[in-house]
Formats: sequence, structure tokens, C-alpha cells
Amino acid sequence: MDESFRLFPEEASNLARDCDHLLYYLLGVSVFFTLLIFVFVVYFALRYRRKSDNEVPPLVPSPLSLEITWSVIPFILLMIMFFWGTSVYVKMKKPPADGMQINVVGKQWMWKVQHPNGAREIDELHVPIGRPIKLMMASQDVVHSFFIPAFRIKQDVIPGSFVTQWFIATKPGVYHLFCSQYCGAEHAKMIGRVIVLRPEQYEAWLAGAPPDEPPAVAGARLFVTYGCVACHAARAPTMAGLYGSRVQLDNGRSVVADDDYLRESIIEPGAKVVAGFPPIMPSYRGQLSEEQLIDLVAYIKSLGAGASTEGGVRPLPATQPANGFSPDRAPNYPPARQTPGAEPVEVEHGRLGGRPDK
Ligand code: HEC
Ligand SMILES: [Cu+2]
Repeated sequence: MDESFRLFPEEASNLARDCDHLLYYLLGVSVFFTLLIFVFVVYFALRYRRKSDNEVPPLVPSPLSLEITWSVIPFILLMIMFFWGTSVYVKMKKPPADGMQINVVGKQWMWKVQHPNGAREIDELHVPIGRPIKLMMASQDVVHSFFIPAFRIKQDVIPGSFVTQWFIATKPGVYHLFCSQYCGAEHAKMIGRVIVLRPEQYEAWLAGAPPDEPPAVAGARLFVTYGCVACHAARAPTMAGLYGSRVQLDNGRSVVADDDYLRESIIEPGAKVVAGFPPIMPSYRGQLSEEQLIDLVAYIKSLGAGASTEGGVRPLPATQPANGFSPDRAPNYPPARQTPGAEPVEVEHGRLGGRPDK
């Protein structure tokens, strides 16, 4: 097709074709019925127009078979839309477990991206083809929306929670990245590029990017500088094995410790209090940037997942070693690469060191 004119963006992800086929169906049904109705409107207007001033039309009872037909057929067509749409939606919203996690933080007016080894980029996203990529996204300020038309993904990024999106890029190339929610004066400049590479090209790109700390290593450091370790080594629950486990709360309920639970535990510790512990943890609202929250969560994740995601209850604190914190767990992660001669990237040291005042 002529590159300068296309009705649809390229199909460059595993989700694109499903999304397009559904759209063709919706378009097909809409166009068919629009034309059908239009044609009949014109035809009936001519055929049954009033021919003389005192003409009284005969009363025509509508046949039952016709009533049933025009109820049942649209019903079936709409149910196909519903079930097909749901299945595509569910597929789009359920990342496979083996995905490679890339962190994305939206802020006025840029997309900040961090790769698993720590490499960062702004308004650009390099990804390898053929590998499930899970984006863990957060907003530092207002609602943004992460939109890659060629992948058919568009996900609102809402302040105050993590959102995820996944895809497998299928076609090397350079694609548009937009923010598709009006987010302030320079919203229109919140655009970028997605660069889809072959796996070996991606590795080469990573190797050439300025080195930086992987999120879990940065998180381990934050755990110390923000004083978390002071409590969580003794008076508070251990972080080891927490991720993915089922946490017993003091109100008798239980929750699975996923990304959002960890986030909430740090920002609003009072919302869900772990059974058997006093609610003494201070809130870190406003003290940690989204990136630091992602780092802390990555660190807690690196301390090991719970025995089982469903129903796996961690043993009560008394039966655990008091010290859940072990800084030497973090280096399990690939250490930040040191490219000889390259300047290490600034890791926002300005924000560190602020201990909670409570
Ligand atoms: C003043 C002591 C104290 C400090 C400082 C503290 N916490 Fe806590 N934290 C607690 C206590 C006590 C609990 C259990 C009661 C609750 O849920 O509020 C807890 C619960 C948690 C939980 C939920 C744990 C679970 O088992 O479900 C997480 C996650 C957590 N803290 C992370 C952090 C992080 C990250 C920091 C540092 C940024 C931190 N805490 C700082 C005392 C503290
Ligand atoms: Cu935006």
C-alpha cells in the first residue's frame, strides 16, 4: 500500500490484528445497516408518498415473522460483538507471566522509561520483537494516556495507582508514541517514538545505553535511606516472601500482596493494616516519586515471591526470622553495567536522604 496514505496504522503487535478484525466487523455491521435503513427510507418515501390530499392509508398489521426476524438477527449480531469484544479485551488486559517488565512514568510532559537492567530513556521506547513486554506504568501528576497506534494499545495512566499494559512487538520499525489525554499546556509535545528491534539489536542497544542501577538495587538503597529498614528489620513484618503471598489483615480479611497492595501500604499504611502489628507506619505520601515507589516495589519483589499466589498465607511474624531485610539479596539482580568511560547517569540523588519526620 502507498505509505503516504493509509486508513489504518501498521499492525505491529500481537494485539493489532485481533483489534482490527473486531473493528472491521463493527464497521461492516454499521455500514450494512446504515445503508439498509437509508435505502428503505428513500424507497418508502417514494413508494408510499401521499398521492392525493384526501388519501387515507390502509391499516397494515405487521407480520409476526418480520417482527421476530428484525429482533433476532440484530440480537445475534450484537451478542457476537459483545463476546468477541470481551475476549479481545481480556486478552489485551492479561499480561503473560513471563513478560519482561519495563517501567514507564508519565509526567508533564514526558514519558520516562526504565528497562530491567536500569537503562533509562525519555520519550523513546526500545523493545525487542517476539518477546512479551509488560509495561508497569504510573503518573507523577495528572492523567496521561499511553498510546501506540501501531500496537493498538492505549492505556490511561492514572495518578495514585500502577497500571499495566502488555504487548508483543511483531515488526521491526519506528512507530509513534502519543499521550492521548489532554494533560496541560504542552500536552501536544508529549510524543515520542517506539523503536522495535530484533533481539540482538536490542541487546546491543542496551549495552550501549548509559548504565544505571536496576530498579531493585535502587529500591534496596531507598529501603535504607528512607528508614524502612529500621522498622522492617524488627518491629514490622518482613518483606521476604511477601510479594504474591496472601496477607492477613487486622479486619479479618486478607489480600494478595500485588504491586498495588505494596504501593498502597507505603502511601497509605492505614488503609490495610497487617494482622498482629500496630498501625505505626508513617505515610510516605508526597515523599517518594513514582519512580522511587516502583523501585521499592521491585526491591520487595526481588526478596522472593510468596509460596503460592492463591491462598498461600505467610507464617505469622513470630515464627519468622526477625530480620526480613538483607541488603545482599538485591545484588541477585544483574548489577548495573559499567561502560568504561561513560558517565554514570544521575539517579536523582537530590531526592534521597529525606527521612520521614514522623
Ligand atoms: C515506624 C515503623 C515503620 C517504618 C519507618 C516503615 N514501616 Fe512499613 N510497616 C510498619 C508496620 C508496623 C507495618 C504493619 C502494619 C501495617 O500494615 O500498617 C508495616 C507494613 C508495611 C507493608 C505491608 C507489609 C505486609 O506484610 O503486608 C509494606 C509493604 C511496608 N510496610 C513497606 C514499607 C516501606 C517501603 C517503608 C519505607 C519507605 C516502610 N514500610 C517504613 C512499620 C514501618
Ligand atoms: Cu500527557
